[in-house]
Amino acid sequence: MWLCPLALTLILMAASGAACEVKDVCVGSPGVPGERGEKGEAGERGPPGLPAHLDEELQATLHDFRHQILQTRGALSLQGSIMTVGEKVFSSNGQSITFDAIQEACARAGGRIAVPRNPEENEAIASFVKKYNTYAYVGLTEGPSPGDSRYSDGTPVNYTNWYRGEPAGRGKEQCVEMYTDGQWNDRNCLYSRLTICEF
Ligand SMILES: *[C@@H]1O[C@H](CO)[C@@H](O)[C@H](O)[C@H]1NC(C)=O
Ligand SMILES: [Ca+2]
Repeated sequence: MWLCPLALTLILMAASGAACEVKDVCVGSPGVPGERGEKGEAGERGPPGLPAHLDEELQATLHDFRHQILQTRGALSLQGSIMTVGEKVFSSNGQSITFDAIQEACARAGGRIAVPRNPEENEAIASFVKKYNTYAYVGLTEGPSPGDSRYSDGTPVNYTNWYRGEPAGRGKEQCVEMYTDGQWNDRNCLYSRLTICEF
């Protein structure tokens, strides 16, 4: 067996109870680390870049992106998988679940439950309701007082399309379902309704 001389010395010292003399090498536990040094000075400013509209490489990349997005959008629209209205894209997976579950499913997909904010958006959402022939929940719920609907961020609605006589839930129907003709009814949130999200 090989023992390093230092360890051997220490063992011998311990055995004989000898005090550590100045000429011996004494080994203790390491000291605490020193303080972190100061941050260095900032480097010099680099040369200015090209304005975006003159940067050919950037423009080519943007052109590619735009082209690829339009291709994908076209293919999905052809299949009826998405409906585009202005900046919004609506889509459905054809599954019927509760209001809370729809909110979760849409959030997982990176969107929100679809909410019609004008007649065009209502029409787009209604096209999925018709396609799957299943009522859908839309993304508004009853506010503090019965019949007073709110968007999920709490702001009052600026567009409604109630079926005649609705909303009539008097506080007992806090969600809103869409009929196949695109009109709305306030309804209990626990039914299974079509999942339609907006992105
Ligand atoms: C309501 O407001 C939203 C967001 O500002 C807008 O997109 C929508 O078109 C408005 N609806 C109506 C009917 O004016
Ligand atoms: Ca109702």
